[in-house]
Amino acid sequence: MVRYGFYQLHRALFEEVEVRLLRDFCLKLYSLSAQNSKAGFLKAFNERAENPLNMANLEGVLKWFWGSPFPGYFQALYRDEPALMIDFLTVRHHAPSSQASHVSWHADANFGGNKGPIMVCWVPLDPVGRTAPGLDFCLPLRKVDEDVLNRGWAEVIRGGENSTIGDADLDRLYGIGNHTTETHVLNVGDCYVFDRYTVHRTQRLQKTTTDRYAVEFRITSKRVPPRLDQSYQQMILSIRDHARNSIDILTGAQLYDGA
Ligand SMILES: O=C(O)CCC(=O)C(=O)O
Ligand SMILES: [Fe+2]
Repeated sequence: MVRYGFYQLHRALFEEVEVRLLRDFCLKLYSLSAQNSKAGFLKAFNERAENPLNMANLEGVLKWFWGSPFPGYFQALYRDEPALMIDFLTVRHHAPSSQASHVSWHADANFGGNKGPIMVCWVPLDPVGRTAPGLDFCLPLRKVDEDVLNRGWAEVIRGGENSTIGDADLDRLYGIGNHTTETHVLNVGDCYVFDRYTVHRTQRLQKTTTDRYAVEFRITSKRVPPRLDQSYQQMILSIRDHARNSIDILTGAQLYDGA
């Protein structure tokens, strides 16, 4: 997997019905969420006993995910068995002409931690790049100093979930003049796949006039899931069990080794 780049997939969603399933999922999560720009699957998952209907709807998305191309990409790029991080399965909405929900430069290692692989699948459900924001990527132009970068990221990650980085940090991590910004127009059905160290932000557009929903699937290793801190004792993963041909959910103690 490239640590600082991204893959752009065209027509990864082939059917209108797949887009509709994911859009319903977004709206469902928003209806359960107090926040208006970002909503997570975890809350719905934790409240499934109180509202089994939520889960019926959301399980459809898990089933879809395991039949999608994403688990196969993870296998190919990381040479490892995929597990979907339920805790970090989120949807995001940017309303026209609002900047409030925009996210500045960061890498998803910020909240995913720096142990164990994480592959991010960023799936927009509206066209992005012209009237609604896609993603800007920050890419190194030449070889980077891995030591500087690793030290830099360790520091950023300590800053926690909401710490984003500024242009000065980009210079510090990659070297002055050693990075560039890349942005693409995506149609519905296209998406990005990238590593947790790939630096990105919400695309800066002068003006946004259309809604944009996106789903973020984050995949880790079933064998070596990230060991986060104590607060993540309950980390929940969805895995595909080939032997039983079922989709299982692992929680808690199996994943946290106290290290
Ligand atoms: O969808 C966006 O605009 C950026 C979201 C993002 O990068 C994140 O949630 O990690
Ligand atoms: Fe991100």
